[in-house]
Amino acid sequence: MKITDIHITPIAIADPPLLNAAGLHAPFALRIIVELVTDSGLSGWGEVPGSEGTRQALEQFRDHVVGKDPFQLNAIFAALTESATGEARGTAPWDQRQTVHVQSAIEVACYDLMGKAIGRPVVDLLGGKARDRVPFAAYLFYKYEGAGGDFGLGLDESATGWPAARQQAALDAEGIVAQAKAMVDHYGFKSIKLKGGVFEPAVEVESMIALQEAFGKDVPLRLDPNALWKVDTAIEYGKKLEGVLEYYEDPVRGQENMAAVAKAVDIPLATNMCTTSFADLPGSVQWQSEAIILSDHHFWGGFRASLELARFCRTFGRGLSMHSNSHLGISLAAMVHMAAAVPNLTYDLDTHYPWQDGDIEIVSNPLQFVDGTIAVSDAPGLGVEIDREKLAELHEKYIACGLTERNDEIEMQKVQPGWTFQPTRW
Ligand code: GKR
Ligand code: MG
Repeated sequence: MKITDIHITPIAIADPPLLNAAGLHAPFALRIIVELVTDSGLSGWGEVPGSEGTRQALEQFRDHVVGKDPFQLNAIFAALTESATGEARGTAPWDQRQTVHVQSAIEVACYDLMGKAIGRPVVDLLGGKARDRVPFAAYLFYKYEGAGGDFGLGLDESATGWPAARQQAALDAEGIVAQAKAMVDHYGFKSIKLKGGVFEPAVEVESMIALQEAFGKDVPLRLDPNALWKVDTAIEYGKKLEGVLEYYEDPVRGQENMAAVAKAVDIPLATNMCTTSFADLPGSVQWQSEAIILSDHHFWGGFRASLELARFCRTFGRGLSMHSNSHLGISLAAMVHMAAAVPNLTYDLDTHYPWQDGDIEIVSNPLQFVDGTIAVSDAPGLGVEIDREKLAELHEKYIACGLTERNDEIEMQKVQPGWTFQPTRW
């Protein structure tokens, strides 16, 4: 089997006005969909966060992919090593490196092809199922009213339940508890995460305490200020969150600062910001910067790298879960296969999917949440079927929206003129 072509399609997907440490989500999020076509008539699919830089990097990688056998991953990636690029993840909550995203998009699409070629699900190529269902957590956001503007989710006055809550504002503890109840009722999630770094720490701590009062002590809770707090602040408020949080996600920036908070506060620390690459692992061991690593095949460079990370976690006593960004069903399917294959997955996974779930999906057989979990597909490859018309429609939206990079600061300035992102705010 040989790869004969690669199609790289940037798309824009409807996204509600969610607040975070970097500002505000635009009415659409950007993704790139990669299709590898083979001489045997198969298509393999990958999905990664969208940016013009990543699109160009994928284009430049075309010649390393076309003509190759998708089973020969070492040959495909021989020219692509993270160390050769010296890229940094940046200070934003999301990872801005291109090389790892290129690797992830191509590798996932190759696994989809391998699975389709031999008639086995991707999970079987990663060692087989360690679990039949993968558990996810509710992912809450402070947000303004709205649900993705004119780009797909619109405002539906007749909506009820979660579709109604998805468009409502949530700007305080009461709003967050209402959002949590609607999301948990709809999807059955058993753990809850709040995206912090938006308001003064005291406000966010109040939301977490309100969530515990509403859901009880048995529902695991997490708060993620995306590294915006100073060490002293994180310790002061961390102490108020002892007995409330299951884990404290990236309260501060950098491994050394995380280690200082970890020593002072009796809550496990988790990260998708300070330990995000293999080059960071020696520092993780030296500093003991976190107890839990939130893996992500999009920025660790694919499935094989994620399995290597899982081995590190097992060896060095780290818990393991998964991070997410706004995404569609190809990424969700990849996350489910990946998570199903990792024996030491110790926490319910993040997913932004409820914020996108609905009529914007390019997968015509989307995965369904039951009791907060998704069943691992037995269909060949990733098990997703792509609706090509929808894909073309979302590409048109990408062109129409004119955005080529995620920039939450510019979006925030539209509602709060003069607002600027500060890597450390409180
Ligand atoms: O979607 O606004 C967001 C999040 O802040 C996201 O970009 C982060 O990468 O979810 C992420 C996280 O856990 O840090
Ligand atoms: Mg995080």
